[in-house]
Amino acid sequence: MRIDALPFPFACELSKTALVVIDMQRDFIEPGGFGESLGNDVSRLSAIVPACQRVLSAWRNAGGLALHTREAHRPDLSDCPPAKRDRGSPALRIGDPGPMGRILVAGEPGCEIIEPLRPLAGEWVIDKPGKGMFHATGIHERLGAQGISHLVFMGVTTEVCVQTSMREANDRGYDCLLLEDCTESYFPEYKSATLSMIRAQGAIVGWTSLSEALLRNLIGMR
Ligand code: C5J
Repeated sequence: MRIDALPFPFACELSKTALVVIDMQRDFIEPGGFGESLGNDVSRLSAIVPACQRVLSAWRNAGGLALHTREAHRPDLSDCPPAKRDRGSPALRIGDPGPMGRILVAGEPGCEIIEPLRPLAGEWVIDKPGKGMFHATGIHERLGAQGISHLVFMGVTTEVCVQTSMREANDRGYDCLLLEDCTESYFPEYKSATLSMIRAQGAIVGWTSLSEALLRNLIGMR
């Protein structure tokens, strides 16, 4: 595939590329969840769901590997450093009872991936205790075992878990593409700055493109 992207076309082979869907969890995206309880406008995030669905569906039809991450901690919070839980003394902390169960705790309703993007049996679901997908997950070894060298990213939020995961991936030698209309932030200026940072200096972190550019390549692949 040769995908129209910035700062120049992104070349990859489907068999060596994974689609990574970052943290499309109910607590970040749905009204009545943790994200909204913090005063965020979650409609910004839910607006990308149809574009994400189109890409995920086309990717599956083409036979590509898809993986989904969740920002999720063990119920005993043994994988949540106090620095993460306590910083800024927030009113609601990780592990506290929230509107959709204990906040960012595996197995709680708010921690689940939203229904329209529900993983299929056989797709990888990675619970990550950090912002980045490589921290304490073993994912690099699993991707290596599958011969994956390229990653296509969607998900939320652009400047936190998506950007952190892309930077971690870039340092581990993956070529990374972020789909601009399939990622979002509660803060539009942070999304825009992140897209610029990623593709600056000749793709210093990676590439960005519209999902349409990927879909054009996927149509008719299988
Ligand atoms: C993610 C966050 N998923 N913003 N988490 O970006 O804390």
